[in-house]
Amino acid sequence: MKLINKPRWAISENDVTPEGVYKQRREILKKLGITLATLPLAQQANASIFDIFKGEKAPAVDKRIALNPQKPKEYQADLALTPEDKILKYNNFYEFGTDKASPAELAQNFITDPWQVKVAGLVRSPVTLDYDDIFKKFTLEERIYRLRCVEAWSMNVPWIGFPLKDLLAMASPTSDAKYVAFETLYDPKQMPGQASRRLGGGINYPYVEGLRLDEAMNPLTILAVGLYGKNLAPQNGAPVRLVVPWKYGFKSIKSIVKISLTDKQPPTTWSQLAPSEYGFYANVNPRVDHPRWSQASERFIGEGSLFSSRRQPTMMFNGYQDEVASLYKGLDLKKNY
Ligand SMILES: Nc1nc2c(c(=O)[nH]1)N[C@H]1C(S)=C(S)[C@@H](COP(=O)(O)O)O[C@H]1N2
Ligand SMILES: [Mo]
Repeated sequence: MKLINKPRWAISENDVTPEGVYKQRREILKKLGITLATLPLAQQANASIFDIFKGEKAPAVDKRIALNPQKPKEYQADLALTPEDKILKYNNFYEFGTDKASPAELAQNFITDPWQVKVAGLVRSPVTLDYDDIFKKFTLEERIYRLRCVEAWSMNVPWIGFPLKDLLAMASPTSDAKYVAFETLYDPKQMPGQASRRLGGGINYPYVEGLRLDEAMNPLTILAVGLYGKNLAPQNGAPVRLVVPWKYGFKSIKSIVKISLTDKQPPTTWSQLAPSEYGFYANVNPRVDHPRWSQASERFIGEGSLFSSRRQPTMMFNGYQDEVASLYKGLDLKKNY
């Protein structure tokens, strides 16, 4: 796999500090008696060296539990990880507000257990997974994937999950099935963005997404149930969300309750909202710009202040060309954006 032999620019001096050292550094500063509580508010708000404390600003109770995934070598990509803290606090989850900090705050009490995921439609054996089934019925793997948001920022995330094809196999799609449709929970009582058009960015909920069946069956496509060794926090799409690493992040739908096999291309939230800006395919492509900005490069979210994050070139299919290019042979990727 291409994942192991990363290009030189996939890592820079800014990013080589691994998560462990990041934690150690915080420990050292703590020992020196510099804790967030002792800092004046003005300094806390200042994007300075004290950014290192940002994660401790809203000390939410970490309710996540450790998982014990397999770690297949081919998916332990040698990439500088985005610090856990940033993956937990810089989110897109419009059901909990449109700014990046809102989901971590507003989703804290989101109830993800009990939970049910239903697989239905053009299948021989409809499946219902309960909360425990999500963690117990499949072989969980840790997979380090690049995540590229359509907004031109990116992260490297150590997901825990299982191939979507393992679940689809359980349901046994009929020969008419050509697409897979996904749906997020609809619960305006719990999701303030669903209760208010302003908070929810004008989206018609529930959030829906879709893949062609061959994309859904690709071994890279996973349902994620955790990251950084633990189950997912609500803001990352607990208890189960899709991860399609060669597509823009909005395809990776969160907090899924329904998966339907269909014979027609299903509607997708972002292409319904702005069809000229977001398509069904949404394959990461540095040569096809968004109408309002370039997709040639991206801001990688690594260590340090969000403002100092470095730009790096965006890769075709987000670096997964070897694994997925064959899916799109003969398809005009400019038209099918
Ligand atoms: N239901 C739902 N799923 C969603 C979104 C959302 O707003 N609602 N945002 C998407 C976008 S734009 C991105 S970039 C990723 C972000 O995932 P993360 O917050 O775990 O990094 O989730 C995707 N899945
Ligand atoms: Mo995104």
